[in-house]
Amino acid sequence: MTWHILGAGSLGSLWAARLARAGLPVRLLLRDRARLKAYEEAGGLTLVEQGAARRFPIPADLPSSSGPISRLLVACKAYDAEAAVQPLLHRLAPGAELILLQNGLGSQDAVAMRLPHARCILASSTEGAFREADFRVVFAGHGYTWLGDPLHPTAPDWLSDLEQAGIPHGWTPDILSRLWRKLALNCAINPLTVLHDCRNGGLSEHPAEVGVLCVELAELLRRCGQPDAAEGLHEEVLRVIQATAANYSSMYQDVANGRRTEISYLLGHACATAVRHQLRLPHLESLRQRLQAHLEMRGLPVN
Ligand code: NAD
Ligand code: KPL
Repeated sequence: MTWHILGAGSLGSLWAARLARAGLPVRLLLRDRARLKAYEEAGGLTLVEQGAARRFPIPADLPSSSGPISRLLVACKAYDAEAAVQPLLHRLAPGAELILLQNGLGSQDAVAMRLPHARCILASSTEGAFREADFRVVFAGHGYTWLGDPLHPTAPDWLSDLEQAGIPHGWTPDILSRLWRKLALNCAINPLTVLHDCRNGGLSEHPAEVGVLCVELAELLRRCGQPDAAEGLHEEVLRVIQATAANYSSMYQDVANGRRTEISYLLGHACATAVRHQLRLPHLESLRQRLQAHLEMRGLPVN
């Protein structure tokens, strides 16, 4: 069965190249005619791994083309996912499965609401990739991808494709707990790196600020039924700050490069969930307001 990949950016290309390298059928779905033409001129996707580049001439077409889709990897940013899936709805075969690679929470529900008859599998990934140029992606950090379906605990049989492609992964019956935990880590670290203009390690100079955010985030996780995701959160945040001390967080890099952030699906989602649960989290709310003011000052979207 063909792997259709929607979004040939960093993670989408990383998945597409490895699946194609393993001899599995892959097809890219590109945004519009201009991008399809640019892709054809590039002669395929290039993956750079450990300094070595290899090109994969994976076939590509447009979402508006015909032909049924049974398996779709949605690899857009969270803020693009719902709109990107829309033109494909008429192509989804009965029983189609989608794998949603978006970070944070909120976009997955928005996509699933449009697709009551398809299976939506959620993913949470710590792999790292970035675009060196159009259709040229660097595999920057080994990691792991958790997959799961909050509605059906049974693992799909295509996990063997991921095995064959060398994509490190695991199936979990509790993917929401993983996504909430990563969201909390991202909320405790990423906005502060933007506001203090520092690498992750720079946050060791702001222990009180990090600590109080972890207390509020843990309270939120417990209130919304994710006690496991709250367990040891502060300790893990401190560990991640140490382990990634030399790195700039993904949000820091987005802001530094003038790119839209995924704030609405991270800190924004956390604050909106707190409001829904009538939970007052003043430090988290103040962080959201400071981050939004910062984005506005830089001329970037605040959502
Ligand atoms: P990216 O911006 O590199 O790629 C997204 C791609 O989607 C772009 O090529 C864009 O043109 C395409 N796209 C947007 N709208 C589209 C549409 N309507 N039709 C077709 N294509 C469309 O983003 P990314 O870094 O690969 O991130 C994707 C998701 O994965 C994000 O939620 C991100 O947080 C998460 N993530 C990324 C990494 C990483 O290392 N890059 C790691 C973990 C998680
Ligand atoms: O995931 C991250 C990011 O930069 O987005 C880490 C390094 C864990 C910081 O939150």
